[in-house]
This record gives sequence, structure tokens and C-alpha cells, in this order.
Amino acid sequence: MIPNTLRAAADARGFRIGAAADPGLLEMEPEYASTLCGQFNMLTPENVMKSGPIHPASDRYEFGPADALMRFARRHDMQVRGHTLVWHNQMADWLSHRSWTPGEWRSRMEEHIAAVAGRYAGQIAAWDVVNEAIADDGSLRASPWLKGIGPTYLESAFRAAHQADPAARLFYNDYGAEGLGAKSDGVLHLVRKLLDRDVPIHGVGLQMHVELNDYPLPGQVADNMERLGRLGLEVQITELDVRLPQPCSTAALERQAQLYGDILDAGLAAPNCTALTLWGVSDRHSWVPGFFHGWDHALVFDAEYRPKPAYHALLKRLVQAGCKDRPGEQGASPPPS
Ligand code: 9MR
Repeated sequence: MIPNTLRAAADARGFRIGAAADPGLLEMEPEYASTLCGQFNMLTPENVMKSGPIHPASDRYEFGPADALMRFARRHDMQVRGHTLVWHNQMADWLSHRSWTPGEWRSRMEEHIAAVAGRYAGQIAAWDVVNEAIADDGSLRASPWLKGIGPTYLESAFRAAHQADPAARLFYNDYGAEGLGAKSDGVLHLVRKLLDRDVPIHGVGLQMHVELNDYPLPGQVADNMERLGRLGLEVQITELDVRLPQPCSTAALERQAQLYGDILDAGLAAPNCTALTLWGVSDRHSWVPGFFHGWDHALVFDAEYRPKPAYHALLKRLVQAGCKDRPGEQGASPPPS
């Protein structure tokens, strides 16, 4: 039987297809929950595991919303990508509005990682340990973490995450570093240095928030995946969306479908690419219109949860794709004979 959902097609190929998720919508919108578990075999908490929401006061954690997503994932046999332990955005005020000593910054970071990664130890397939630490020119971003601790904060974060959850695959995650260029060279340099120092890092997340007429060439994405693979690293496309100018035309939806398909093809062809995650379930709740004035329609289901041409493009590629042995993916189904 030909699989007729993204999830069934991905399962049959031993591939992970994910969506960023908001636990607040699970009960409110039955269609949200049924699309999430019916079409995807992995989820990423879009916001609720970030340091501000999950650690709102120095001595208080708010695990309820993240726990709800973990329960949902368990009930529906979905993998979870943890997102994210160390980032310069969505930090709690108590942390970012005080001047700590370098030693205090480090112990705050390590305590946070121990508490959050420790709580979900054994249940998270992959953690985005550090998010967006590289600037556009490839240098280290002047984040509060770099200013507070110095460049060793990255190494410390990965070591702390590994200690808290030895089973999780640990990722460095960034945007604008999907193809080839100064930023992806910077990411390559960073992860190579970490590997040289025996830091437990297993993969690189390529976020891929792109717009219809400005995106990394799929061939360059493939080359970037390959050079990361030569370092022994896994890659995942972690936050894909393709925004369209409003109002959107049929032609734009068709071009969007082509791009979604080409990006998935690059991932399926790379032996070290194990997953592709969309940054949201449907256009009803995407972050895009709130951040990019005049842009919308970035996901593969429309605001009424109807599949768009991009959905059919993904499904077709998943159904056509050949089965491969993928790192970190045990028990993948054999190819249908
Ligand atoms: O989708 C997220 C949005 O709801 C938040 O308001 C925003 C805050 O910065 O973060 C968005 O998710 C980001 C992700 O965590 C990291 N990569 C970029 C994503 C889009 O901004």
C-alpha cells in the first residue's frame, strides 16, 4: 500500500519528519493535535523549553507545558527534539538583566542544562544545545554567553548536556548556514574545533527559514551536508519554512512546492541527514506574519489545515525515496519488497 501521510511515508523510509509544536493548542484545536500526530513522527517544542519560559525565576522552573508536549509525543510514539538549552534570545529577565561574574555565568548555564536536560534524560532524541552562536561573517556572535564566559561556553554547554543526558544526540543549530558561505564556514570551523577537543557533539541543525526568492541553492545545501558528514557529523533540517509574499498566487504556491521538494531531496540524498522539521504545523499559527510584514503562507498546511501543493511535493518525494542506513536511527523499517 502506498503511504498516504508524511508520517507513514517517512516511517517506511526510516526518516524523521517533524513539526514545531505549541502545547497550548493541543486541547484547544483538535485539528492541530490530529495533524501533528497524524502527519509527523517527531516534534520540537517551538518555545516552551527555551530558558525564559522554562526557567522564569532563578529558583523556579516551569516544566508543565514542556511535560505536556512530552506526554503527547510519548502517547503518539513521536521523537522529540529538545530546543534549546543555550541561546541569546528568550532568556529570562533574571538572567539577562544582572551583571554576573564569569564564574556565575558558567554555573548558571550549567545548572540550567543539568535541570532541563536532566529532567527529560532518556526521552529526547536530539538536543539543540547551543543555538545561533555564529554571526553572519562566521565569527562568534557577541552574545551574553560569549561576553559572560568567553568562547569556552560552547564546549562547557555540550559537556554539561552530555552529562545530563548521555543518550541524547547533541546538536549545534543555526540559521543562514544551510548553503555555502562565510556563516556556514564559521559553523564548520566551530564544530571542527569542538570535535578536535573531544567535545560530545553529534550533529548540526540547519534551520532553513527561507523566502520564495531568496534561499540557499539545494546543491550547496547538499555540499554543506556532505562536508559536515566528512567530520562524522549528523545533520538535520530543523526549522524549515518558505514564506511567500501576500497575497499569494497559485504560481507562488507551486514554486514553493518545488523548493520544499528540492530541499527534502537534498536531505534524503545525504546519508548523514536524519530528519527534516517544519517550523509549525499549519499557516494558522506560523511565526512568519508576526515577524515579516507582508509575508505569510510558509508551511505545508493552510490556515484551515488543508494540504497545500508543498505537502504533496513532500509526500511524493518521501514515497519515491530509497531506504538508507541513517546514523542514530535504530530499527528503521526495511524497504518494501
Ligand atoms: O517560532 C518562535 C516564535 O514563536 C518566538 O516568538 C521566537 C522568539 O525569538 O522564536 C521563534 O523560533 C525561533 C527558534 O527558536 C530559533 N530559530 C529562529 C526561530 C524563528 O524566529
